[in-house]
Amino acid sequence: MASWFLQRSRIFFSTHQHSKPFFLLPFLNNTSSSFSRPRTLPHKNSPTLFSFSRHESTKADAQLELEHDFTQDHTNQEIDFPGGKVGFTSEMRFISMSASKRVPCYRVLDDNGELVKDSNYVQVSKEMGVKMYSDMVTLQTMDNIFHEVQRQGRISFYVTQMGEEAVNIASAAALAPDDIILPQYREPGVLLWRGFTLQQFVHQCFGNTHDLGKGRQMPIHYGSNQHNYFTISSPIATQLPQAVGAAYSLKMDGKSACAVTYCGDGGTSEGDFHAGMNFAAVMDAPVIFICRNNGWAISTPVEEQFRSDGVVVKGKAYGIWGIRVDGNDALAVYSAVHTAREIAIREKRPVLIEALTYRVGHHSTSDDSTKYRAIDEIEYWKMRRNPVSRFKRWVEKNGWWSDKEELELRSSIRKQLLHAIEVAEKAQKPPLEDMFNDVYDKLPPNLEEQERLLRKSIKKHPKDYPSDVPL
Ligand SMILES: Cc1ncc(C[n+]2csc(CCOP(=O)(O)OP(=O)(O)O)c2C)c(N)n1
Repeated sequence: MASWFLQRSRIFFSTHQHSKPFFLLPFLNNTSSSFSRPRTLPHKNSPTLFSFSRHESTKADAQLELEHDFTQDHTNQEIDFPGGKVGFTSEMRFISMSASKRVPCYRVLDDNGELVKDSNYVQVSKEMGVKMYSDMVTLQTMDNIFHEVQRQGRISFYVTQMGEEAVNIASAAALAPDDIILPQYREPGVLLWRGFTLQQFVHQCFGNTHDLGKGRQMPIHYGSNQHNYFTISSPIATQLPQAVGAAYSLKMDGKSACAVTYCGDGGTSEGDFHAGMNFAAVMDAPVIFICRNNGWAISTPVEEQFRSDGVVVKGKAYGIWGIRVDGNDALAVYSAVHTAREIAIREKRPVLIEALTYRVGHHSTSDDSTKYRAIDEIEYWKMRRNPVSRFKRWVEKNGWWSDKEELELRSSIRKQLLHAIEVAEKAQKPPLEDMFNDVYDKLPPNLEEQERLLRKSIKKHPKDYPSDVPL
């Protein structure tokens, strides 16, 4: 038993000794802002292990510590509890539910696209900067056109990324093609960055025979083996523990790559978020969790989602490195993800990134967000805090971009998309049998029965079924 205790303590200390990688110090040095109260002398009726003196004040406010550095409290006495040595304190003090100051948000570009003085960031080349900006514009254009196409009834559903273009594109830019992506659903920019064509996006939304998913999914549920991008599944946060498994397999195979998974602030309330984070920490899995904290989970505002200081602080509870970043600052997102990738791969550890941003569009085409939030709020984020125009200003200041290039790009993307839509609309729908195949080598009797019943029902009520699906 004693040797088990010792072993656990060693594990505890070896994982904590190296908890500040040298390359992170400039980013993370300012996190220990806690003040320490003058320490009270031990009471003469000092508490024993499981009791305290009845004469001590037990008033709740005296025991609620606003912000306290418990590492300063060690007496000489330390005990090997399971998990490592713990010092004792004679004061009964509850850990505060929040720090007096919120975790600061890392940014590099101000709202005008100017570099913030003394900012610490990873430089991007002209080629990279121009591709980042072009892909943000492409995503914006795609969203505008698809949204209209859905409104015209030509596709059944769509979600836009408006306001979150920087998180999409800059995070993708900081990764390598071998990194495995497990998205939520508001991250098609990552797939765009990796070379999924506009035609492929359109085919998926039209669910035609060229769609890689063979029309089995709702629009926007993209996926591509070729691009290491797992197919989106609608149940929120299921991708998070799966990403840890993928990351662990990369580690086992000795690959120099990580898994990267995305979720929204709403996703953090799912059990899968917590299971995934803990699983990642204890398995030392090279996975980056990117939470797009965009203020809303459909109609639920973040104020009703959690009482913690957002999402980043949850990483600490699980023993995971974390950073809060301005999700509307492409350069900050790029730098944070780039550095997180180094930690994940070199140190074989998970990292949590909370990207503060705002969902400018409706949740989806099934939503009208003006029913639950002020139009002024939306306009403010759309105009004043727009991530695309902010990055554009920086790219222009570098002399990398002109009005002529802007016009040409926007018109070319629009033309390409309209053409892709024409092509996709004319393409055949996948045959009915594709609803049942590809899961089992040989169709099991229950699915055979379902197919038989479906065909019977189509024959009986042909008007209730789409006429363009080959039977
Ligand atoms: C397990 C589960 N519960 C509920 C839903 C319904 N649902 C779809 S999207 C959504 C909101 C998610 O919000 P968030 O994670 O913040 O992402 P955002 O849409 O803001 O990008 C909900 C509740 C779902 N798809 N899956």
